[in-house]
Amino acid sequence: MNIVLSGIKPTGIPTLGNYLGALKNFVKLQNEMTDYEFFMFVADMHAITVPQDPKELRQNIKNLAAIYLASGLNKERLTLFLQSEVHEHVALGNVMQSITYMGELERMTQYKDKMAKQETGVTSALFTYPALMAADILLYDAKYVPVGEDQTQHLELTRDLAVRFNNRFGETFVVPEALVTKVGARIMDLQEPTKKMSKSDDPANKGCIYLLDPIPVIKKKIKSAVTDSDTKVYYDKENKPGISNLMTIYSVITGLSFKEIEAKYAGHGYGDFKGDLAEIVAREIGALQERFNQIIKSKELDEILDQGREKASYLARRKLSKVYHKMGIGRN
Ligand code: AQP
Repeated sequence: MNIVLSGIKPTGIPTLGNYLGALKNFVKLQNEMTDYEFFMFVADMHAITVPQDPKELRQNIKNLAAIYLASGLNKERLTLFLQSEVHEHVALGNVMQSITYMGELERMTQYKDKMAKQETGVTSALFTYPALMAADILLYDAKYVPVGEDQTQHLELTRDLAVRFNNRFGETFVVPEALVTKVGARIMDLQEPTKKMSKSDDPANKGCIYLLDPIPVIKKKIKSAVTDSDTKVYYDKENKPGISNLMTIYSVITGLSFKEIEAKYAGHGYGDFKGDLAEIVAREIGALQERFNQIIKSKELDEILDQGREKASYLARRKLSKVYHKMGIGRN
């Protein structure tokens, strides 16, 4: 089976960044890669690498599962599951830790960034997170892993670990490849356009668009996005990070290139551009929210997650016993 796999952490309500950099791209890839099965999971074991409120976490898990479906993924070629319900992820994560060097984990920039931000202490789970991520991917012999550019370093480590294991114990894992989203790979905070938009940010942050924000709130956030004192709409990431970020959002949703957007708004000010963008985003997210509201109330969500767990568990069990056998773990 040819598999494309990806996971998202339920660390908050997914943002417009998660949608444009990940979810929308998954849908596009699924439409293009018709020979591939898509394995998508809610990475709840990754979420607990930073402190979570149990009640909120449970709700975020359910919301994220429904958002995957509401994004437009085709259920026929989708295996959707919770990472915590397939216990082999953690077991293989442990195996991966046994072949990962401290120095490799210390070099991970995401860990370094999070460590710098953390106030209440860095957990060992946050440190070993990339070993679990490697397990998530290698368990299913996933061939392609669509990731935002911030995850490419973790994927490189996954590849190294797959090769290392295969060299030590014999051919066991497929070495996966990253499918990095080009435009939309990094949507920035609307108030602080040099900082990535993140779902674990303060929910009151006006620079972050959460996918379940009321539509009028979304429009307001776009219209009050920080720009610059110039008035011309053109792409210049260095000198005009705010407007360039808004153009990226515009481009990913409409499919227009930066040049086409520049031509469309030649002679117009930022007001017209932001007003149009607010409508474009509202339409896209409004449609997603309509689907979400139907799914979250239906029994189908649980049924899909049950089926996903069964299918993923079957493959994961087989792979893990192969790994244990090759390593000499257990009795067989
Ligand atoms: N701002 C972003 N722009 C584009 N893509 C983004 N992604 C995240 N933020 C942006 C992509 O969404 C997926 C989510 O993966 P994740 O939840 O496992 O990790 P993350 O990258 O750490 O996402 P967040 O929202 O920033 O979560 P927190 O706040 O918990 O750290 C990935 O494909 C990611 O590239």
